[in-house]
Parts: sequence; structure tokens; C-alpha cells
Amino acid sequence: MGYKVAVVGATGNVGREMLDILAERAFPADEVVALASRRSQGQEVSYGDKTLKVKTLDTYDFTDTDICLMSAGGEASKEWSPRIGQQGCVVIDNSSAFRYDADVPLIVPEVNADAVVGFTKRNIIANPNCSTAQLVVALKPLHEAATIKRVVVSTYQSVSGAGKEAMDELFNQTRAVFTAGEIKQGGKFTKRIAFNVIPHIDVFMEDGYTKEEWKMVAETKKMLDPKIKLTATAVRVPVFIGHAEAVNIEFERPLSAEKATEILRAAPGVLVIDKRENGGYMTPHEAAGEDATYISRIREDATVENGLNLWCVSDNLRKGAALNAVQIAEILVNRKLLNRAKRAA
Ligand code: 11C
Repeated sequence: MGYKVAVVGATGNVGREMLDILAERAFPADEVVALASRRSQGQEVSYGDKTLKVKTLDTYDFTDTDICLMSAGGEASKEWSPRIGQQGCVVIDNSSAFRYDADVPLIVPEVNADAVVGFTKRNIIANPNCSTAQLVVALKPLHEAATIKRVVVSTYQSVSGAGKEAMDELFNQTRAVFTAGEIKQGGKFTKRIAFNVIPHIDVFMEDGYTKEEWKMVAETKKMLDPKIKLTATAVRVPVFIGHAEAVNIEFERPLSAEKATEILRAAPGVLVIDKRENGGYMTPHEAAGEDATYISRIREDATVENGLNLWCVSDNLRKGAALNAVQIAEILVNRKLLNRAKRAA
């Protein structure tokens, strides 16, 4: 018998990707239900070669649903994820609402899969922020090899991280530039995004960092090692899909670029593309639609003791969100962690 899976936020960027990935990976589901707010009721979304009619979240009964993939924004998560969990359905929540709670595991399967068992307290598992997910996939094997002391990361984040309207904003502004039309601003971004870069993602915090930057610190510590010092600058770039990161790492012990390359080549979820020649590296455009976290430009940083620099690229909607959520669901299934007694009753 397969599982019953609900996708909440099924009409959004990440929700659609979740449905695609469930089908692509042949997730063992007998039934997949697409849910969204009343506004989207009746819309149709694709699930493999099937078309699903979107149902309304607020009238849906989760008692016979095994897993809920939740990606409808922080406010919807705060309201719904605990309620869904209380109905015995395990929620894999893509928002930041529960990530930092001690009784909610925050999981990237390549990094801390074993921590998933902590979900039983609230029936909620948190999916990380997209920019953190790809970063920790790259850092984990290097940390095991030489113990990371400090990381300095600068991000180059695509507009899809801010949702469908943000993608439309980039498209419309770009078209307006070419057609000498009016460049409309004031949507998702605080400044023009077409042919520009914006050093601001999420809200500002008291210390001058943005919440996106803070999330990268807090989530890396929670998933990988609280002793790692990390500082980030998060920047939005006019790219539709795929986040890139320039990462500088200081280790306790020496780690050559050659050895780091060998370690990363063997690491789960990672593909190294690093030819040290024109075009011998990965870019977001090429990573869009792919599952891996790509590492390029691995080189020693001679300005510090035991330092390395690298370039990290991944599809933010996939490894940064939907794929990671489906991989967590696969752990629940493969490790037989779902309580199916209620379904047999
Ligand atoms: C962005 N990283 O690119 C954000 C999107 O906490 O899950 C994901 C926000 C989050 O805008």
C-alpha cells in the first residue's frame, strides 16, 4: 500500500516543483492531493502525466493523509502546520516558522538525516532556507575532513527565491528596458532588479544584517555544527532560477584544493565541475532543473592558514526547497518512521 501525500501551496513555484519531483522520483504515493488557499480553488496543476484539481486547504481533513509537504509561506505554516501535525499527518514545512525550534528537526538528508527521528514531538520537520541547503551539502564533507572554523559566504540569489511575482517583475522590467517602456518598480524588490543587483534579501535586523543572512548562520549551526563561525552577505541578482555562492572557508587542519576536490567528488549530492579553464565551471542557468549541488573554482586561499575558496551553485527551487522536502519524505518511508496504524484502523 502506498502513501497519501498532500502538497500545500500547490500552485506556487515550490509547490509545483514538489509535485514534479514526487512524480519524477516515483514516490510511493497511492494518492497525491494538491491544496492551496481558496483563491486557487479549482485551478489545475500537473502531477506526472496526471492533472490535479486544486482543493481548498481550510476544508481539508488530514486524518488519513500520511505526509504533508507545506510551502504556502510563513503565515500559513504558523497557522496550519501544528494543526496538521496534531491530526497525525507528518508535515515537512518549507517555511522558516519552525526551523529554529528545539523540538523540530531541520534536515538536509546529506548532512543530518539521522536527526529526522525528532519529528515525533510535533509531527513537523523543517526544510531549510534554499541558500543554506546547498551550502551545507558542500560544507559537510569538508568539515568531516578538516573541521571548519569559519566561513565567509557571499550569495548571488535568483529571483525565484522570492516567488512567482518576483520572476514576473524581473521579466517585465527586462522587457520594458528593451521596448523603452515604463520600468515599474515597487513590487517584490525595493530597487530595480533588471540589469542590477540588490544587496538585500528578507527584512533588516537590528545588527544591520538581513534575515536571509541570519538564517544562513543559524541553520548551518543547527544542522552542521554550532561551533562553526559564519558570516554572510546575501545579494539578489537578475537570474530566474539557481542560487550561486562564493564561499571562503578556514579549517582547523590543512586541506589542499586537490584533496578537497577528491572529497567533494565522493560526497553525496555534490557534482564537481572544475576544469580551471574557460567555461570549466558551473553557472545558475546550467544548474536550473538539476538536482545536484555543483562545486567549481576550488582553490587554496593563501591569505589565511588552512583556507579554501570555492563556488557553489544549485537550483534553489529543487535542492533548496522541493527536492530536499521529497528526500526527507523518502527517509520517513525508507526508515519506516510513519505511524500507519491510524490508516489500518
Ligand atoms: C530567497 N532564500 O531566495 C529565499 C527564499 O526562508 O525559506 C526562501 C526563504 C526561506 O529569497
